[in-house]
Amino acid sequence: MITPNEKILSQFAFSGKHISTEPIIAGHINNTFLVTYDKAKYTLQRINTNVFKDPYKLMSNIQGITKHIYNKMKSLGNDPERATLRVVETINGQPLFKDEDGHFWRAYYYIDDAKAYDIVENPSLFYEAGVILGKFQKLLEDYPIDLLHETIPDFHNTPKRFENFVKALEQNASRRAHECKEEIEFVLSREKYCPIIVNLMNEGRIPKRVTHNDTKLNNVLIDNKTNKAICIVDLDTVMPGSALYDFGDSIRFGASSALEDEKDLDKVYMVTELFEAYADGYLSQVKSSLTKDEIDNLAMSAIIITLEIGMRFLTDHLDGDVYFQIHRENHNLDRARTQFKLVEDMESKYDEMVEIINRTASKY
Ligand code: GN1
Ligand code: MG
Repeated sequence: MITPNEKILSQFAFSGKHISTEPIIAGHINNTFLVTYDKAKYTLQRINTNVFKDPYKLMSNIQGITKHIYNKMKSLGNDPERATLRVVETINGQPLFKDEDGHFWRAYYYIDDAKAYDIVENPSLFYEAGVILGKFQKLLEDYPIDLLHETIPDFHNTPKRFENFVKALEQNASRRAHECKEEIEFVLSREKYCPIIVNLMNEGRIPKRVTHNDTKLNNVLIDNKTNKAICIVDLDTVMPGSALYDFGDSIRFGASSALEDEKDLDKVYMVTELFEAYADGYLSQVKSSLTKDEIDNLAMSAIIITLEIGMRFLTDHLDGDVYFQIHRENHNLDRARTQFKLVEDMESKYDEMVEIINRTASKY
């Protein structure tokens, strides 16, 4: 891992005396550090430009939406500094610093006394995560969608993800395809799920909204004292998209009984109480903004995105681990397996999930 040196730190408008720089193992894409100064703490990240090809467009999205949320929260009388990430510019007033090796760095004020969970057992915490996604979508409802750049084209184009999977399978760059026949079969037999959301969007039946696109639970900060969710972080993939992918991705990760890379698949299933708690929190905020077609597809969205992410992990395993960072052998395959186990479990619980959504939606 490339750690930020003095020269990099000195480029940012950090205040006080530097005390420490510690890596934070978070996410599979960027490299993240907690940088402590005697006057404040910051999050410093090296942007993975293999994934985010245009870091300036990325930062333009982030600056736009964080300022929007900040101003709105302030006018609503909330503490805006804990309600959104805030960019720390460089000493030259830029949102990014490009180092001598061509790496891009960016910084945020660190939000202290709050935690991002990889797993929850307590439905009320997960309810809070649902509330904050609902609030996030509502706060951005009036954000001019045309200002947003598509940081990763076709990010949640599930049929395209399927095509990419088939290509990776044909190329078999890693020569691993023979070791994961069952997983490959799993994906191929579920192609029917892939076009559902994209078709609804293309037919104009569900609207394009400002969406987060990576709403997993560990991108939600929960206040240590109040146990309330305060904000959603990791804004790299905020783009025009469907609210369904955001709801579904939250369920994929947070309503799971186990971590995303659990090896013991007997431990992996969707916890119905968690699903219900999240749906309740989310719908309490957005029920009135969602269309009927959106509400009718919330349960299905969890299956679709879980299949999509599983497919992406398996694609990367077949490609030879070129996209997601891995920390052990077959890590992407383990991740793909947990996703497929969740898909199977959700399929068996689908009718109950639909019933929960209908019951919950009728409350609001
Ligand atoms: C990646 O940045 P990070 O690690 O939170 C990925 C998401 C996946 C997620 C799976 C830009 O998110 O799409 O859902 O891993 N982000 C990108 O955990 O590809
Ligand atoms: Mg991300």
